[in-house]
Amino acid sequence: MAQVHWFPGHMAKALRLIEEQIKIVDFVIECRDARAPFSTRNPALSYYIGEKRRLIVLTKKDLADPKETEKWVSELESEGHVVLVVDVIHDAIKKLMIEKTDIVLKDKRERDKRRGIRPRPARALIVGVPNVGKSSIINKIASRKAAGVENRPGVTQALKLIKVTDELELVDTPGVLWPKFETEEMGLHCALIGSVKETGYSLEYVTDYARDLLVGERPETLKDFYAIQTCDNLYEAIGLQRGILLEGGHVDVEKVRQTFLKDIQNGRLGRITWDHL
Ligand SMILES: Nc1nc2c(ncn2[C@@H]2O[C@H](COP(=O)(O)OP(=O)(O)O)[C@@H](O)[C@H]2O)c(=O)[nH]1
Ligand SMILES: [Mg+2]
Repeated sequence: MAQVHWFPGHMAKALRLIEEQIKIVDFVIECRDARAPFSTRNPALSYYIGEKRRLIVLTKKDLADPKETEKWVSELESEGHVVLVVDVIHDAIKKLMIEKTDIVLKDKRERDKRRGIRPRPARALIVGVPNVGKSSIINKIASRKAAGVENRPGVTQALKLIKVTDELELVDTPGVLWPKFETEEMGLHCALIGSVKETGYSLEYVTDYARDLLVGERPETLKDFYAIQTCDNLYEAIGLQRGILLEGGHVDVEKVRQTFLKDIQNGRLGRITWDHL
């Protein structure tokens, strides 16, 4: 039984907006979480992008397993994508983004030049599922100096452009995609990285899935982090160690699960990539 739900109604509306936003840009910057590069994509995007180029940005590299990230980059590049891997908070996003833009648009710029088309700033739209860092990227790139948010004639309020450099403009509102859970695992992975609202899945189901995996693969990490002797009866052990108890002294398993999930989402149990190639 699928325990993670998604909402076609919301997505349909979001995708209609993206359709409008994409019309005015030269390329799309698709953000995916490096911990789940497959589960945080939406295949409908390809349809809306059409012939336009795309830059895939894998965000939150600081939370993902570096070896797995390397594999993902090779895979995506072998499919012909231009890929950028970042820690949005700490990396020099603006510089990296401009370098990659040059690569993404190289052919187009050369073609324009041959045809005598006067160069104008490239326009890009940032898209991605919730929580992958879209707004963080926009806020960081739109430095105070460059934050001359313009309103172009014929462009609606939702489609303001931010000038990044003389060569690059960004649509100021990101396009929101909804993840498409083609398998149950994809839904679970989105829950484990915090891309699905808490009401969208059962806490029990998600945490048990993660517990089984982590107890199997990283028992020492769990023991060290929670200062427990054994991973048998994990929730019980965490609850007793942390004093997460109900009145009467029993462990509050629900609360332990919440703590466990937050620890996973925030990377406190190490750098974990959920989607494997
Ligand atoms: N550790 C880490 N956190 C990030 C990174 N990028 C964004 N975040 C955090 O992820 C959360 C969601 O980011 P936000 O920009 O609101 O995502 P959006 O929903 O796609 O717009 C925020 O708490 C950010 O601080 C990153 O590369 N590494
Ligand atoms: Mg946002």
